[in-house]
This record gives sequence, structure tokens and C-alpha cells, in this order.
Amino acid sequence: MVALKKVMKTALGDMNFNKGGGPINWFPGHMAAASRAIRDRLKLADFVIEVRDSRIPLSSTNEELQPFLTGKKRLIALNKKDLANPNILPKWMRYFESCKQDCLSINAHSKNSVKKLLELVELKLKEVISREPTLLVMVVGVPNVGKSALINNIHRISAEHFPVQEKKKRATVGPLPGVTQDIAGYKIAHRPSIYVLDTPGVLVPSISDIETGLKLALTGSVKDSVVGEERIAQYLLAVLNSRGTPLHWKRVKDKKEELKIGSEEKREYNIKDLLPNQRKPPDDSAVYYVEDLVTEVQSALSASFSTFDGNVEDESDMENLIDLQFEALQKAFKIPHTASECRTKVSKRFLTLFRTGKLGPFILDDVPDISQPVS
Ligand SMILES: Nc1nc2c(ncn2[C@@H]2O[C@H](COP(=O)(O)OP(=O)(O)OP(=O)(O)O)[C@@H](O)[C@H]2O)c(=O)[nH]1
Ligand SMILES: [Mg+2]
Repeated sequence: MVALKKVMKTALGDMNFNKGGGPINWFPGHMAAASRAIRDRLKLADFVIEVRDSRIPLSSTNEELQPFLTGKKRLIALNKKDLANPNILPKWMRYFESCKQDCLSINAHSKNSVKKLLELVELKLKEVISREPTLLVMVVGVPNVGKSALINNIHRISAEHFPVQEKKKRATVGPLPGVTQDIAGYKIAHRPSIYVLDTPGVLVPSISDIETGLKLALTGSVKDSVVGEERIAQYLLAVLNSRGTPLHWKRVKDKKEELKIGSEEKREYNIKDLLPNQRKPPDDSAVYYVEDLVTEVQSALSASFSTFDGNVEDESDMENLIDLQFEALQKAFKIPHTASECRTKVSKRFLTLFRTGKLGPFILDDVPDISQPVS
């Protein structure tokens, strides 16, 4: 574990991710104006939902907004929990609890999940709801964490109770960062009138810690073109190797194969197999294609990891291993060596698998030590 931490600090920190990539401008022009507008509106907000990415509960904090949130009723919504490691997520909840910060892990696409969030917001606003005629709930966060998706689901759920609402008004949701460019309000209740404000995702003007920037890029808060797909894919490989994830994949695959052989042996003697199959599986070749591809990618990475005789704690060995893994990935994705921008194509496909959760659920940030353990 200590060795892994060392790798995260040395190999990832010093691996020259800037090599050939030029300076990174994390802060596109529109964000300065958007940040100012958000800060102004925050003064009027009765409640703030700060959306973060469950995979990076601390790295997806906008530090610049924090001073404007202190003293406000606030809830941190760790969104995209479906993509986060469910064994680690409770530790993060305990961490925020120990900081006396209300926090809920959610999936903005799930009605049940968003209902739970609404119940908590209602509870926190109980007293204000009884006395104020109009309430303002602001949803803020870095780009692409799912603010608009959450608002659409809140709006949809509230429309079930208040059917006369502006039903058709929907926030635009999209896979790339920077979709929402303007602050927009959505009415979700009468008496009191409650408005939810969607806001553009904003980052801090300069990200001094390169690893935080790479995590934001990997989870999609920064446009790929800003950092470069290859650099982000290199970082992902470094993280996976330093955690020994390829070996874990190998163990899982071996176990699956063992179980498969076992069940095939059993099936030889199963009378049911002799009867005509009434319930044929649906023809879902696209699903099988992705599953096969994921298995191939994981096998390619675990094979190169287990045959590698270097030391992953050594920076240049790690770089060599990553180069080998790029070649293995290129074969798995069946991209010809001769293809133009071959490494960029490999990187794009690899990142898509990670971002859609196909490589498994991950949390990239480490849980800080809680000095006083929470029972
Ligand atoms: N897997 C998963 N994807 C989600 C979830 N919430 C949102 N998304 C996806 O994440 C992407 C970004 O969602 P948006 O709602 O546009 O994010 P945003 O925070 O409004 O982004 P900006 O407007 O650019 O700041 C979209 O592709 C959503 O479908 C979630 O809980 N799980
Ligand atoms: Mg948005």
C-alpha cells in the first residue's frame, strides 16, 4: 500500500505528462464570467446542491466557490455513483460525515436516487419552507458532473406533483463538458414557489496540481483536446498499474473460467438440456461485442503487466510498461500500426471504456485520514 502511494506521488507526479503536450489552459474564456454570475446568484440562494463526481470526491471540488458556500445550507451530491467503487464510497460518506458536511451519493438518472435527495433537501429547508413565499435552490459544480441531468430528473419528479408546471422545459445534457452556458431557472413547486437554478460548470482559473487536472480530464470535466487523449490514457494506465488492477482482472477472469468449466461439467448431466429451449436469449450481439472487447482489453493489459519484469515503482520502468500496453491495446482494438494518429485512436477507445464504466467502478481520490474515527 505504501509502495502504491509512493508510485502515485512519484511516477504519476513526475512522469512528464506535459512532455510534448505544451502548456495546459484549464480555464476557457467563458468560465470567468460564469463564475462571477454564479457567485452573485449564490448570495440569493436559500440552498445549494454542490454536485461532485463520486469518482473524485475531492478533486471535483471548485475551491474558488467554497468561501461563497460557507454559511449557506448546502448538500454535497456525489453523482455518478454507478461508476464509483461501491466498497470505497461508504468510506467517503463517513469522511464527509466526520467533516459535519451533509453528503449523499446519487445517480442523477435514477428516479429513486433523486427522490432521496429531494427528501433530504426538503428536510433541510423545512423551517424556511413554512415561512418564505419563494425559495431558490442552486445547483453548482465543475463541468460534466451531471448538474443538468439531476435538474431534469428533479423537474420530472416534481411535475408528477405539480402537473401544470412548464413540463417541456428541459436542461440540455451532454457527454462533453461545457454544455450549459447560462444560468437557467426551473420551477419545481407552488406555495412556496421553489426554483432550481442550473448553472454552467466552472473550474478554478489555474489547477496547480497536475494530478488533480488529470483526474478531472479523465472523468470528463476538461475537454480531451485541452490535455490530449494520449496523456489522459497514459495517466489511466499508470493508475491501473500502480494499483495492480490488471492482476485483479486476471484473477477475476480465471475464477470465471473455473466456474464456467464447473457449470459445463454439471450441464452434461442436466435433463433440462435435452428439452427444447423455450426461452431463447435475445439477440443482443452489440452487448456481446462490448463484453468481448472489454475482456480482450483487460486480458491484454494483465498479460503485459504479469510478463513485465521491471519495477512499477520506478518511473522509467512504468513508462516502458505503458508503452508495451499501448501496443497491446492497439492489437485488442484492431487498429493498424500504420493508421494515422494510431495512439490517439487507441487512447480514445480506451478512455471511452473507462468513462462508461465498462472497465469496472473506480474511485481515483484517496480518502483522507479521519483523525477521529466515526463509529
Ligand atoms: N453514468 C452516469 N452518467 C451520468 C450521471 N449523471 C449524468 N451523467 C452523464 O454525464 C454527462 C454530463 O451530464 P450533464 O448533466 O450535462 O453535466 P453538467 O454538470 O450539467 O455539465 P456542464 O453543463 O457541462 O457543466 C451526460 O452524458 C450525462 O448523461 C450518472 O449519475 N451516472
Ligand atoms: Mg449542464
